Amino acid sequence: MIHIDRLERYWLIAVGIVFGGFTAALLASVFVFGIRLPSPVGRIDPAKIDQTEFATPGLTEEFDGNYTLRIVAKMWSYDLGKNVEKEGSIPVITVPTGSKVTIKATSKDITHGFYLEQHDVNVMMLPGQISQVEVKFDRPGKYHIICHEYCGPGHQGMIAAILVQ
Ligand SMILES: [Cu+2]
Repeated sequence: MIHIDRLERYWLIAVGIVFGGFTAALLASVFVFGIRLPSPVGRIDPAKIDQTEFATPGLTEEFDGNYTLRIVAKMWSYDLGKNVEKEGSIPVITVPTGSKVTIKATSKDITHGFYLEQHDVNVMMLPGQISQVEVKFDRPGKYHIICHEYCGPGHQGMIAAILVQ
């Protein structure tokens, strides 16, 4: 039998408890709370973006209360479609309270970010990659979309908003 010092044994037990706790939290987040990491759902040629579903970005109602919002990021703005309202230079998309929106996002040029205020949305927008995330808008309010990947001199002005009412 190997001799393990008393203090060493305590540390081994402590490490076991911490490791077990982390493993339990990880498994619970996946199987109990259904948390999934945002993953790319497709690839496109960023040079031929006009021949893809992103040729006409913006909000489309798929069926009752279910929408798809296609967003194209470029230096240094978010393209939310032609008919979008603007507040100054900030495009604002309006959705009814309670709607479920599938956001599909990509970039035309370089890496941008997509962070949605007060919602569990934080994805990267990469040229050639389609990022997808589903959001349920239960609370009325105005939520800003902010670029969180430094993308050049106009980065701080890369803002859009979703108005839920
Ligand atoms: Cu940026």
